[in-house]
Amino acid sequence: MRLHVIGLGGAGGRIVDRLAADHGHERFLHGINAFDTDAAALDALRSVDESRRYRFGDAADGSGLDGDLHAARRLGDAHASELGRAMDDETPSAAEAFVLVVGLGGGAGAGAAPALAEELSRLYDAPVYAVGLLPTPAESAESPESTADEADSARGGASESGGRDPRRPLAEKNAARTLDALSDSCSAVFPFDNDAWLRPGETLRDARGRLNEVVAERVAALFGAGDSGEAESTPQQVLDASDIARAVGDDGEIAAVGHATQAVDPPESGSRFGLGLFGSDESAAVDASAAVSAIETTIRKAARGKSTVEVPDGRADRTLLVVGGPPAWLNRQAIADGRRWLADETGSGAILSGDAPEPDGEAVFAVVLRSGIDEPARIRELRESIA
Ligand SMILES: Nc1nc2c(ncn2[C@@H]2O[C@H](COP(=O)(O)OP(=O)(O)OP(=O)(O)O)[C@@H](O)[C@H]2O)c(=O)[nH]1
Ligand SMILES: [Mg+2]
Repeated sequence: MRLHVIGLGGAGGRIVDRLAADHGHERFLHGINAFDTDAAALDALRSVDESRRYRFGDAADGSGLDGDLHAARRLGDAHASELGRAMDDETPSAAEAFVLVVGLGGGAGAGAAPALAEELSRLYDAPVYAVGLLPTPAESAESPESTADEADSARGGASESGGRDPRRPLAEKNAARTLDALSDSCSAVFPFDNDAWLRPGETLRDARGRLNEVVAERVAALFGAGDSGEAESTPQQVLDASDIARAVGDDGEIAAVGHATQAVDPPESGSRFGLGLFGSDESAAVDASAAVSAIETTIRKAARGKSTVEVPDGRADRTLLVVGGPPAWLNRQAIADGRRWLADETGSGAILSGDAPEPDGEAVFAVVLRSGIDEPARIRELRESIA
């Protein structure tokens, strides 16, 4: 689908930069912007074109807002329509969805995201989704002698890339308030639980390259699926924007994304099976049992592997299954079986599903999107910080 992605604040900017680096030339990435009050943070981006970076809020004097959510909300309200206009030369009216990417514990991004979401909803019919990074407990820990510091000294002090995370005493409260605001202003919210993706002893700063790659990859896998543009490979049910909209609803509910891939032989590169026994039809070149096994494995891993946010008991009211890869590998029977297995696994009455054929793909992949889930533990903790 045609997606317009907007990164807000430091974290949002870095993640859209990663998306631009890894997926910048793919068709689904219809528009991309990075917005921040912090000139240096925008400057540090590498892959988002300079014309797509925009500093707003002169009142911030070119700096970040150091976690001041009140000031950031005021700036966001004052500048939302200006931000909307900064997207105009990328034909936002043609976008089929907007995704705002934002670190929920900060100032600039978290403050501006709800106002921008409202502005985009007012101007366009496409749904506005938010990808929200959840702060780690260490960021707002009472004592500066937190695990981050211990990890630091264990390595012999702060290094260029590593080192302690900036303390953000208000991160959890900011996140709770921003989650509320985004569920009012967005069609759905996709939390990403930073802490759950850290390795023992690792700080967010150490890990952010890897984490941002995961976030960018899942955004691309979900919203870029089915958009390879090869008309000749049109399968029965290519995933489209309305499938995702149906799965996540428009009430600002939380959704979780699981993803898995398995490398496979591209049929063209001649496969282990066949010298064209069945003519030039490439589907003849894939062994059915290999295809069935690849599909089954990726669906299970996408459902049971680490999700963007932990889903209590894996249960969901609505589940969307996307299976993609080279068309010859998309075994219909295996996908149907996987759908049944997933209905059982999630307790969802029916599984929505879509194909994502990638004629030049080198892997089979599955995305499992759950919506209508019980509140994840980390989100409950965050909400309790303002209860
Ligand atoms: N996954 C990920 N999370 C990040 C990254 N940087 C920061 N975060 C998280 O996002 C939150 C907000 O940080 P920033 O995005 O730097 O904040 P900001 O929007 O620039 O706000 P101010 O600088 O306070 O004006 C932090 O509390 C972290 O939890 C990153 O690169 N990747
Ligand atoms: Mg900042």
